[in-house]
Amino acid sequence: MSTFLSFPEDFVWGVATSSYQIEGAWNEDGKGESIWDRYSHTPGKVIDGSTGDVACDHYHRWPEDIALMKSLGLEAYRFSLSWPRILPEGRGRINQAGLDFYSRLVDGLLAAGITPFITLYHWDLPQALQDEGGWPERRTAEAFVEYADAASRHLGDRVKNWITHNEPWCASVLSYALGEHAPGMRDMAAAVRASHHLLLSHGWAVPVIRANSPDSEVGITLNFEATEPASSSPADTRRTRLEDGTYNRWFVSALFGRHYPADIVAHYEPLFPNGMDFIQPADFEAIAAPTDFLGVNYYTRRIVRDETAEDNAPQTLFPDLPKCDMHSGVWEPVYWEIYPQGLYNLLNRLYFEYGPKKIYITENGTSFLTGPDENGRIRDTNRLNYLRDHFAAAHRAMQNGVPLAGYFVWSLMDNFEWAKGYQQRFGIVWVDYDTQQRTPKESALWYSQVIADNGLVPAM
Ligand code: IFM
Repeated sequence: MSTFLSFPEDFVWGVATSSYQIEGAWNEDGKGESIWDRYSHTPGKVIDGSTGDVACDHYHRWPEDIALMKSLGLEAYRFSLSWPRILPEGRGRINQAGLDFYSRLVDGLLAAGITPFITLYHWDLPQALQDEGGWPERRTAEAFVEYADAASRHLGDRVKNWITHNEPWCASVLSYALGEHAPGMRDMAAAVRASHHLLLSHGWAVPVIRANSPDSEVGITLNFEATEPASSSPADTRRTRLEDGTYNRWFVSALFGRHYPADIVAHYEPLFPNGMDFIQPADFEAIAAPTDFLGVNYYTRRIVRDETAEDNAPQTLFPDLPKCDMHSGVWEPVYWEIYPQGLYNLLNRLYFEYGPKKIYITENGTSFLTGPDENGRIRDTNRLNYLRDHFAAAHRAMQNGVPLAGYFVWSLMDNFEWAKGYQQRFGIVWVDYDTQQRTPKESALWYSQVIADNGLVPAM
């Protein structure tokens, strides 16, 4: 018989969403245009031609969504603010209606006994700032601080958990080098500059948020992939180290006071024939501003093979794992493997190598398209199993001393999955986009029980 896995009494169970993925109301009440409005309105960018214009219509349906969260017993809700809703031009003029919307949302959450966790930047940069060059430019980092100041001044009396950025790798490399996310550029040097300014803006914003909301906790969320070599060949091993460096180490290393990793600086240097002069001496101290927690987003692993190498060994080290419906790449999909052990490994690595004071899993979840059966029930056993096995992996890491304080399932409800439009479904709640009806899936009902029991029975 399996043992019941109980979690600490103060463990926080929540769900996560982001503004562009659920709000809709893209041009209402004085909101400015974001890079995602511009990008999704450009034909050929989003796989199904869809946009976030309406999305889950959360902007109008937030009371219903809060009631839904309450009915599931959720303790915390991680959501992001839309920067151009608050500062339509990115800096300067404040749109009071935008702040008021979030103020009402926060009050509604608190009245329902749900703790708000705010993410300031989940990718919807004001288009006006992109028109000036966007994240590759240092002044975008300066504008971010102005935005962080406005948001925390207005909401900081009630919101005590702040996340500056969500997944700076995506906001830099995926957006400025791989062209898959807004603004859709393909320029690696611009992406490296963007990554630096994202981190810098985080570091500059931390003391501002603390000053506006003195007893709050502030952190940043990074996305990590478990990178593992396809074979034991030196080429695959080298390549894996490189991918781990650009994807994982670049960000976490600078944030924890170790500057950028020397091997990755050497890798990027040829992109900058005149030197990496966008990095100024005081920047590293700013980036390493002490934080209260590290937010970890984890979904899958990446098997790395160096296709170009001659000493590449054919054997594979790892058997194939089951996959979900989500994939990397828009047009040439690589499906995501389900690998709970990777979460266990990652939590240990992060804690024992970098020593964050505490960790939240700010996103973990999976996309399966399972829809309603003839009785209207959504039997997403695949998602339930995914969550169960990842919760158990997190629990095991906690037994080693990893200070995991909470877990946010991605996502509360099906939503706009960026360049994949509405063709992915990460929600524990089903959204019928024609009627905007929300229906909790079996995984949501199961999760609700996990929260009530503050623990779970793992798989046999
Ligand atoms: O939907 C995204 C989210 O916006 C950021 N993290 C990964 C999720 C699933 O792809």
